[in-house]
Amino acid sequence: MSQTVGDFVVERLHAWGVRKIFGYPGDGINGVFGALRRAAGKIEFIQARHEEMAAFMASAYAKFTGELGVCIATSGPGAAHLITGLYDARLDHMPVLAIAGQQARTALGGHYQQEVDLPAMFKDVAGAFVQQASVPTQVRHLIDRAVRIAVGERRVTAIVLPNDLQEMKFDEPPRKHGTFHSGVGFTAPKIVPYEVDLGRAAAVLNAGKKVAILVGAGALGATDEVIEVAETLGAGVAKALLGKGALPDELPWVTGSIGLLGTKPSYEMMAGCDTLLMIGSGFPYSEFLPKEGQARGVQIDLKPDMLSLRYPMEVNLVGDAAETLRALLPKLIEKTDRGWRKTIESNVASWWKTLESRAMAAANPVNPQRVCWELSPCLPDRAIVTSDSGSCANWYARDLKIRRGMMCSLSGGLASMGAAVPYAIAAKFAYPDRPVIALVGDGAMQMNNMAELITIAKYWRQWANRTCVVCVFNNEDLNQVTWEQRVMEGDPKFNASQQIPNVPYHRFAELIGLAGIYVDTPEQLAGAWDRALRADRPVVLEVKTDPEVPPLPPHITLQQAQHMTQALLTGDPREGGVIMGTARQLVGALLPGDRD
Ligand SMILES: Cc1ncc(C[n+]2csc(CCOP(=O)(O)OP(=O)(O)O)c2C)c(N)n1
Ligand SMILES: [Mg+2]
Repeated sequence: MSQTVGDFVVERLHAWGVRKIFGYPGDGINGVFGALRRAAGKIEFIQARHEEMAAFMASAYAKFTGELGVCIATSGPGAAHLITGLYDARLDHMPVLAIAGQQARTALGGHYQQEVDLPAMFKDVAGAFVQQASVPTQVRHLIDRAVRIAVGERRVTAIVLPNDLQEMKFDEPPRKHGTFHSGVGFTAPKIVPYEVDLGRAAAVLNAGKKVAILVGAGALGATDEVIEVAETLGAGVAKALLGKGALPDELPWVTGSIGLLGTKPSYEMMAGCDTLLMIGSGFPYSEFLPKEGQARGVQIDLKPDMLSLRYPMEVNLVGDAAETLRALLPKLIEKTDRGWRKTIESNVASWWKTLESRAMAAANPVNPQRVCWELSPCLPDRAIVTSDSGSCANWYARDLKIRRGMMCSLSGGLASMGAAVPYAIAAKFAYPDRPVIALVGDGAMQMNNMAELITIAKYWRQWANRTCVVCVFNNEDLNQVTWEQRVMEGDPKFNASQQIPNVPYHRFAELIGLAGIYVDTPEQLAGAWDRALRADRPVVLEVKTDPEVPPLPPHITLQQAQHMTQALLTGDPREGGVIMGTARQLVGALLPGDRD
């Protein structure tokens, strides 16, 4: 049989190094699925329950491996389902290629079944490159460009393939006007600023007496370099959410997360520094950075468009984090006055104690902070941890102590619910020998993560390491938003929008062949983590957590506290317990100098 366009697509992706595709089938894309079958294992197809989940998997696969993530879906509804997962990749600068089917070329424009203007639909999320193929000879350069732009520019790209075209005989482009002969291959450049600019950066950093460093996802491959720079400059390092894995939390000068989900020592370091070095981060909340004019700034980022975006930097360096820091290091002068560093270290030490006492505080029935607190010492080496969006992201960000060699991620820029389990599945496919843990709220579980447990049930036997724990925080509430209603809006909890049904997640797991563990007293937690992490199969660890423990930002303002009090006094359904249970943490979170 001669090669079809579908066969060519698969072969070309293979030539580009693609070995895994996440997706869901449909008649609009059957020509490519037939080719995947014919190519017999050259590219592994991983079947999600929903195309959005497949796109999250592609995004997470790119995050965990640094390689291109690929997802595939049928025409119309399948392609539309991809969108949220693709935005997740787009906002976190991940190279992802979406391949979508389309109705036959003869039907297009005919208000045909499942006919959606896919290039228009993908145009924003895959704006770097989106094309619908119209003839076989075009497909070669469409694939080559879509892959090269995705990996070269760290963007999302999309190719739309009408289903009749997928079945056609593939023709190499003829040597003729209006055709071309594209090729496979891309090597990432070494990107380092000019010496003179490194010199300017060093001058700023050497002049500073109180240097604060903020790292993001761009610093994930620069652990040693960040440590050396921080040591030389006597600096502390805060970690944006996506940079959590960049530095181990055991280091006494790592202040942990920053921002709404952040820590007090990060907040204090930014409030007190005279120099800011930002590395590979698009951390969005400027109010957690120094006040304009307070600090001199140096930023390093691969993406020019991310420079001086949140704080006006004096030196804006385009560069790879590790390479740039290595080039910068010989120009840095070791700071002899370690007073600033000592202050940071003592703030960090007392903050860990605060976190411990917060985590161990009694709650009804289980304090959600304690779930993450107790996980830290149980984390196996090389673990990969994912978190969903919701209040558990606060505990993941603050309480969980990451060690060297671990990885962790979540939907950062998009902060979408529903990502933790597909992220965990992608982690398992990226590294089948590593233990994986997903932290998920019950709302996010119900939204779509529950369905992806079925994907885990389908595939877990093929993973060399069977440790895969999905920890569900069952608080029967969309808790993060409940607190936002209280604190940001001053509204009482709106039961109609916030309460969610109680579902026996651990029993659902058992029903589909996974293990289930249920915890409803705090004393059971440590043992439950231990059992879950040693189990011979994936586990759903369901913990009945208290929705009245506030995921408060470290800098909560007096006005927000007043809003909350007002909300509680004007008819919040659980007022009594909330006031008693949280007053102390609330007062402890009020920081001096922020009483607007
Ligand atoms: C797709 C999507 N829809 C809505 C939101 C807004 N949102 C953020 S957190 C949250 C509540 C999550 O509830 P749950 O998963 O139960 O976690 P909890 O906060 O209760 O721990 C909501 C609705 C979002 N981030 N993403
Ligand atoms: Mg919840």
